[in-house]
Amino acid sequence: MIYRSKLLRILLASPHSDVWNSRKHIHMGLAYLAGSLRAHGYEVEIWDASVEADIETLDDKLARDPFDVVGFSAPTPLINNAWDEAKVAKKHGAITILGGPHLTLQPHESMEKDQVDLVVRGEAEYTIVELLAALERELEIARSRQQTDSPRLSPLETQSEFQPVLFDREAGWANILGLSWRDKSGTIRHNPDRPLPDDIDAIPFPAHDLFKIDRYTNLNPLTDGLDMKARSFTVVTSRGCPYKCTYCSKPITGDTWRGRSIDNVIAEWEWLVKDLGATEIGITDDIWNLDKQRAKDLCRALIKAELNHVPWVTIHGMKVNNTDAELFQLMKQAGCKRVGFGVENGDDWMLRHVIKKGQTIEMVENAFKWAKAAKLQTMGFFIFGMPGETEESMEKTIRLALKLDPDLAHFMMAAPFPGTEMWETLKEHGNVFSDTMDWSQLAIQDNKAHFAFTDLDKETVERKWHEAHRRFYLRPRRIARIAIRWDTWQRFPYYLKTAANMLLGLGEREAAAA
Ligand code: B12
Ligand code: SF4
Repeated sequence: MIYRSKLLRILLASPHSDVWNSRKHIHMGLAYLAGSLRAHGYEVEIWDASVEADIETLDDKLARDPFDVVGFSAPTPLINNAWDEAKVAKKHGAITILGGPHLTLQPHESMEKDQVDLVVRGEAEYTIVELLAALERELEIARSRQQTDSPRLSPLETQSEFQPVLFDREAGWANILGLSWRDKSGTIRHNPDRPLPDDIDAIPFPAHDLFKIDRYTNLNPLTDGLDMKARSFTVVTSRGCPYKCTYCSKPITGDTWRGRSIDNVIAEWEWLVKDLGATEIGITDDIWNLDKQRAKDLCRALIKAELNHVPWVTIHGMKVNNTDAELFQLMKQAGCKRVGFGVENGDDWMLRHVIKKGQTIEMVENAFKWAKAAKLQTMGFFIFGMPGETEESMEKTIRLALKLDPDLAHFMMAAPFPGTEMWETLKEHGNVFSDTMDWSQLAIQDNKAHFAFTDLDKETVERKWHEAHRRFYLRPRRIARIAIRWDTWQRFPYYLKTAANMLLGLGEREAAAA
């Protein structure tokens, strides 16, 4: 059923972020929602604080250009910012909706905030459209009762600005799966979860064209030859991951995996390259190579469609399992420039019993060997300070990083998120949860260890983390390699600041040294 509205204007927003984040990527969750809304006739815009706030604040934007509905997306560390910005939207008379990973984990907490009218849990392309239809019905009901013919949302604005909107059951709110709302008595209602859609091809393409793409950065800290000013878009070729790494927060997709058809991915890729002028593309799936044959087929299709002249990267890495030499050769021919792998730890026992990564060091070494043989740039992600970690296992991680010698090593300290096995372990045995802790402290890439665990204190984790940067990046061969790169000199002040923090522990962390 197609719902059409000439009335409702919707702004989808990513809130201001205080967490470490050197890259500015377009927000695919908002892009997908905007694509669906647009396909159903709604007028929608995207506002991403990371690229807009320094030009115009949300407050100023809404004062100049009011919206009926403002939806915010929030991962756990950004939830405080989402609450703050929901107050701003409410001040300007908008209905506020919150969605995204943290809301799926803890919907009730946000529903208890007066500035939050609705919370959406899980994947939301269908929920948001049903929700707006309910809002239109609600307006009809309110208007008929108040006998007003105002075209805007005024019937719902009769309550004061920081009171939550109470919705009329008659408008059908109780039937919308995945929605949390308040009924007329003020009772918070959590409707049943919405099953994840099986057919991702049926979801309209993300609204890539709504982003001010020139304000975003390239997709990762640079390695040789990638354009610093690239027009960088991202593509989600599949959703979910069936692995169960103990630190990984997967509130939206759980342990499922759903791949798009190759034709559908190629059609979007073609749009990006031919119409939107993409000069860099990032695959941002959790695990795009779960089905190795499909991964190879995608590479072959990119070659066939002559899309392989635009470089692409696997932003968050790919799984070392499900790879072989042929896959990397095909990726290279298909235009892939750089590939990342979640290595996490250099100790097989840690990988197997603590991280439960479903991979061995031998698999890691093979994947790096094959990727390098295909002349792909490589990137490795390593985690320090998981529960059960020892100084010895962290030493093994540093040694493995040195041995693998990726173009870029990304060392992180473990961050617990609710819903993960690590969170449960720490709740039982660790000391992360102080009375003063708030969600923003759970950011992943901070330069502070988040917790001590049994005999392992925070200082040891932080010392080994700094040591990893020094031993990896201050090798003469590595320094020489960085020094001869043209982009190093273009971005010298930035690198200096980053190095001061990561190598010496001074100041704020900005990015992994490239
Ligand atoms: C790409 C990515 C990034 C990119 C881009 C981030 C961005 N702004 O989208 C970068 C590298 C910048 C990034 C940074 C961070 N990320 Co990140 N990221 C991802 C990744 C790998 C994919 C996200 C994606 O594109 N998903 C596909 C889209 C379609 O799904 P979606 O975004 O979830 O959106 C759907 C629903 O959530 C919902 N929805 C989302 N927003 C809204 C809003 C409204 C109003 C509604 C109604 C619904 C709704 O509807 C969408 C469509 O179905 C996920 C892992 C994952 N699979 O989710 C991690 C993930 C989201 N990131 C995570 C984290 C922690 C971060 C950081 C906080 C890291 C840090 N520095 O500490 C920062 C936060 C930066 C920021 N400003 O948001 C965690 C969040 C965990 C949690 N419990 O919150 C995840 C789940 C990774 C993990 N497994 O731990 N990230
Ligand atoms: S870390 Fe990667 S492989 Fe592990 S569960 Fe998360 S997405 Fe899957």
